[in-house]
Amino acid sequence: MKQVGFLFDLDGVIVDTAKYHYLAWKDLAETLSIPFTLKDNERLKGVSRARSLEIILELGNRTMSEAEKAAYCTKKNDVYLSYIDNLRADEVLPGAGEFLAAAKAAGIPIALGSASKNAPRILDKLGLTALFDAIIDGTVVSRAKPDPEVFLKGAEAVKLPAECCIVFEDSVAGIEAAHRGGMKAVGVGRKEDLPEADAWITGFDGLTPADILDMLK
Ligand code: B16
Ligand code: MG
Repeated sequence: MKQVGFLFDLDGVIVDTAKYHYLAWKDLAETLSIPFTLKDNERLKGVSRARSLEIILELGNRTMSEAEKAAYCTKKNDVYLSYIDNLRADEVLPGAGEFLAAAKAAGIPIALGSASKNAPRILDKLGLTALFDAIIDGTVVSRAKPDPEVFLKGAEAVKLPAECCIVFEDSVAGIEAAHRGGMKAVGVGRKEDLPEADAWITGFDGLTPADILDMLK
């Protein structure tokens, strides 16, 4: 088998933390008297914390100083972490843990490529940290997806050329980031939502690493 590396997004691929981001942003939006719905929350997926707040302020036609924004981001994160601290290992998306373990057993290098600054804490709570050879998260990346930085750093960390890496992503911006980095992208979701992906899966349940390589042939 040709040497490949797997690069995984976190939220929406390994675990559904979007619901906790939603609850924490909703709490903040209420404090600011800005209406914020589950549909609005879709716009925050894969987007950085700072940009997420800006989107919410746009929804409410509001502005605030950079210092206020920083304070509200911290406030939101404190609420978010109160949910993350109660995250259970069984909240890993179906089959994702088994798929990661099978990839590891097959000798496939694995890296995380997430916008979240809380990614290491989340992987720890899920008991998945040991399966990753590298963790590239919001603390080491300066340019958000669709910039390829997060995945290029992932490829570098697992010492593989970009063209040998396969990205697993649930967001349009993430699929674009993979392609801009010269990597193949497996869309975790529906073809109509992620039309640019090279293959699509609805989740990892019942899938093996070899199945993925077959899909991309
Ligand atoms: P944090 P991903 C992203 O994770 C989330 O999808 C996005 O909603 C969130 O704002 C972002 O992480 C930053 O998260 O506030 O924890 O640093 O999809 O890139 O794994
Ligand atoms: Mg995601």
